[in-house]
Amino acid sequence: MNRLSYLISQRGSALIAILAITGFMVTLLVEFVHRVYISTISYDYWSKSQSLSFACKSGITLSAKVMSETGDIYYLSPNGTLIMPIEKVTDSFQGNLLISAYDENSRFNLNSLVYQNGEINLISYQIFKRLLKNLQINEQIADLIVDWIDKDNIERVRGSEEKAKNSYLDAVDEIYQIKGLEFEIAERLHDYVTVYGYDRIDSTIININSAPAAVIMAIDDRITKDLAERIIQYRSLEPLKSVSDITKISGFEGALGQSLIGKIAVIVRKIRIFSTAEQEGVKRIIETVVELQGKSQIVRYWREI
Ligand SMILES: [Ca+2]
Repeated sequence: MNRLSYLISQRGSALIAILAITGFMVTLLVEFVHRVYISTISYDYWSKSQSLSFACKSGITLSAKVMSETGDIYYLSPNGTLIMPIEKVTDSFQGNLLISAYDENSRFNLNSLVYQNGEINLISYQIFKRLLKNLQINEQIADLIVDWIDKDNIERVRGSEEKAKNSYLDAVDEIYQIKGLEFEIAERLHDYVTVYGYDRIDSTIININSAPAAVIMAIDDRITKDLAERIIQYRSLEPLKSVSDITKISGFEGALGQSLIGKIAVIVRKIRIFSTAEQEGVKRIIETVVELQGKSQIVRYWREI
């Protein structure tokens, strides 16, 4: 190797070394900038999320307070659902807040299928089978759910006791875990069922002021679609103020109306509230079930998404 090529190779190595160091530094720098950027985004996201969470909670507190101070609530709206945007829930919150709510007891109580002594409630079982029929769902689903809840391990449907809970449902979303109950069926059923009994865990009572036609028709096999529509029509003008008001509705003046008196309610007790806050593309939802007891409220369920 001559001197020239030696120098070139020396300079070359030095240059390569310099390039390598620079490259390493650039990598470090890029990583550093990236980390700072990410943590700024995370902080920003976290801080927004905290503010949204607070707005959601304020929305729940506000709506539950208003509901319990209103006195007897016959329904949240004639169709059973309340949807209400709230402006300026707190001074600092600039985003959107939406409250939606429905009466849990406008739906069929799955826990009513089994009495607290473990026996099946045949009246409730028949109501549920009629509801399934009205929703065009296989009636055998009733047996799957009975087995899931009842304490014994005697199968009503093959395999239905396998890993069954053998106890009351605590949340309606538990229907997605029931063996043999397909997801698509559970989805359809979800909007028509509750796990909160009106006065007891196994109560079959349904609030006639907010129940949909499919649920009203299920209460008694003599209630046709036309008769259910008459109830909906009546309450759209004015809610029933007492259970005996059912006998004022055409078609319910006689034995049918009388027989419904112990099976229905007209006052809202358990409300599911969704509070959705959104700001600059970030969203937060709080879902809760609140029981109104006079002027106070008891939280039965709470989930933050
Ligand atoms: Ca069982």
